[in-house]
Amino acid sequence: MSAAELREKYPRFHGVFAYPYMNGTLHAGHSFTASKVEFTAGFARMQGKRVLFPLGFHCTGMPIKACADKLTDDVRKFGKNFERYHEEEGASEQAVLPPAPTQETKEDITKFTSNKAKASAKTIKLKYQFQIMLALGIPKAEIHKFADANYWLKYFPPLVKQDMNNFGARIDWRRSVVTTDANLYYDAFVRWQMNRLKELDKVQYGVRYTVYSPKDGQPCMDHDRTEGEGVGPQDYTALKIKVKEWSLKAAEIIHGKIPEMANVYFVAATLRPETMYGQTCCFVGPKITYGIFKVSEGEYYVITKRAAWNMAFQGTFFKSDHFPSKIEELPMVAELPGSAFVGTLAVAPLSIHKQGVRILPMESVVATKGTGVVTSVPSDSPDDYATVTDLAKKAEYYGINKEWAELEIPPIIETPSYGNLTAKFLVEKMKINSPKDAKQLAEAKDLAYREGYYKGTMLIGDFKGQPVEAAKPKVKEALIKTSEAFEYAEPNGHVVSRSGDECVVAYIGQWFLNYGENDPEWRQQVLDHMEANMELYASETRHGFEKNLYWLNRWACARTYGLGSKLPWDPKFLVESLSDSTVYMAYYAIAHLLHSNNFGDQPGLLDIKPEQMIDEVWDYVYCRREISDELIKQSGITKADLETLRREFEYWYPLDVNISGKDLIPNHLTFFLYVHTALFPREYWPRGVRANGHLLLNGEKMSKSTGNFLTLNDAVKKYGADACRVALADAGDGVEDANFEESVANQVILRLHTLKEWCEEVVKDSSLRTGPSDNFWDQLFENEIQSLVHEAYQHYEA
Ligand code: ANZ
Repeated sequence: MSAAELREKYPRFHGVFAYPYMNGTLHAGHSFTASKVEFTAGFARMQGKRVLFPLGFHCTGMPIKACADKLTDDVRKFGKNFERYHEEEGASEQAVLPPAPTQETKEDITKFTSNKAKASAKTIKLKYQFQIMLALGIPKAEIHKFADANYWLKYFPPLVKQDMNNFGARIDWRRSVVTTDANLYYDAFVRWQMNRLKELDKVQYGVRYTVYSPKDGQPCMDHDRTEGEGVGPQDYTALKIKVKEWSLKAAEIIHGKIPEMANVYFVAATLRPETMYGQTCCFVGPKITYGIFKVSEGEYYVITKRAAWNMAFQGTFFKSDHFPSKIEELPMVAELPGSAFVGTLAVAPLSIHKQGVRILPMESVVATKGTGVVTSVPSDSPDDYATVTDLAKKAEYYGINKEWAELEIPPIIETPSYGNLTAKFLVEKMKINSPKDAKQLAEAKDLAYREGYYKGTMLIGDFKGQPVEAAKPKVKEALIKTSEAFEYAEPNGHVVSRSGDECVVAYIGQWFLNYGENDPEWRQQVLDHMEANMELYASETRHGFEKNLYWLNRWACARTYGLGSKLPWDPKFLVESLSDSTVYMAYYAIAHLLHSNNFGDQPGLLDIKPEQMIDEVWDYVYCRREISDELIKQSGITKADLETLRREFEYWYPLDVNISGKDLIPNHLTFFLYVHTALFPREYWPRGVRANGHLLLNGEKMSKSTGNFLTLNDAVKKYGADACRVALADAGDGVEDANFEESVANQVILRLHTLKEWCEEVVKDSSLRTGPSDNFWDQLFENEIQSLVHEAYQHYEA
């Protein structure tokens, strides 16, 4: 019988929810997602289907390892039982804190701040990892064991299993697995995927700008962050403005620190290289501290330390195989306040003012953006126009020569709406009187930039007459070619890694999955499949996918720090956590045949060893690819066993539904579709995705820091499984936020209790009814019940 015939004869349902990350137990949010599979699975069973509802345990990535490493430090510092620790201010061991954080909340247990009692909620920042573990309810004497990352993998899965069982979930635990090379079968499965994706050219190597953690020594993607989700690199043109004559103050401070013959540059970060012809001065923040950094014997840069730290990972000061680990390694030769530079004369590339422009003060320079050095183009930048006007007006107050701020402002760009001095036009039209009018200036800046970019024409320079849109990259390229500028990038916002490190942007070689616009055929294939063959339950989910498929690009898929499976062809890298979990649903189908416990150290039904699972075996099982006798021999697996594996898979695949929080649409769920279409024959591509809204608790956001938080274990203990199930079923079905109401759970207990009592009483009372049950009232009752069943059925189906 073919697999299709078998499915016809014995209909089946296969549903999963995104496997949880094992740095804690499950909270009500997980339970909500799980309940969707649970109820669908229950309904499928009642329809007479065979049901597969498995659950694995995700352990790949940084967080577990980062916490374990912190504990190692704590043990070293305070002893195995932390006996050398003496309470410090602001950190209390006694604090009663809520339970473990988990993947879906994206909170970090290294940032655990809370007190359970809502009324007395006060923020206690726990400083050490061992304190956080205590707060999770782990006995002090046990905590040191968590310094071994593998211990987490042993500790949390059984708790999760127990919680789910207490909740009454119909999970087939024979299919469970922990990810990473802690289970060598799963490890072989990940290697197979990566090898095949590479052969298909879906995995590539390239050098690019990536948000990066210097401390971890590797890229820091969304899931590795505690702050700055969605923040990417922002590219600037870094313009080198060469010092011609120092201000007196600066000359004094740097005397003897820089060789006479060396060139020093103020490096300004700009998004508008095409306007450089119109530079009339260059701004520094008078109160900002700048460093002078040595690039080579003859070249020094004036920038903020923060910018230098970013440049350190972009080839300016160090080679990519020698990245620094501490900011002290930066080659800084002097440190000065911005005010000291005021009056310095410097030569700005392309500027019409060939004799040089002055360094002038600007209060609104942001210390944490760009290099802290801002070149001034008053023709096209409203901020700059407002500032030079103000400087000229109050030259004395600022301690500058008036004429420094009064250099001619040449027209650079012609625009249809604002003429050829856009900034002057807008500042005057909007009646902006001072550089402090931040809100209006921001508005003017936006208008100026858009008008210039989309409608502007160059009035000057080599690209005179060309649209700005076309000229911009050409001017940039020309400046870089003549070494008057270089590319610079930094995170487009504040990013903190899970290890607590402030991230930078690095220019590094890395392995990436070639999602998105660089492989348009692949993307189209996913889109077509989604539109034509998938049940997505809500139009928001469809739009979410469409938007993301359009937007998502290459994804760095390898790391050096954390837990995981090694990249087969470059074993210094580990497969990143969202990239080793794209097709694991296919693994569940055969997991019990391979092994009988999470770690795969006990054989499964077929007595196959992990090393026998060579790539061609996975191909045979999953991809309808045949396997030669020679390879069968090499694997040592019998033909009959191979067929068993394949049949099991072909019965359960394709997956009916993958359910998760909507926050996974932009990553996990999209990757899940991409990789399925790349690796599997079309008939095994997924059939459904359901995305949930976030679960509120009693109408408010769940949060450990306010105490409005519930674990699955807490909920089941408090209300019992049945009441929890009803309250979750009642919480909501759509993509909008759902709500778990404890009052509903409470009411349900009461109602279930009353119902049970009533049933028992009625059954006990033999006087209520006698004789055959086919009179009119019986039929009426039967009919009523049937129509309720019918109605319920329709709701389940919907
Ligand atoms: C020259 C120029 C000409 C600029 C022009 C703008 C308009 P956003 O879009 O906000 O990133 N800038 C750079 N670093 C700065 C800092 N630390 N504090 C304040 N301003 C800073 O803005 C980028 C622009 O803001 C940069 O482009 C720079 O001014 C300024 F017609 O350079 B521009």
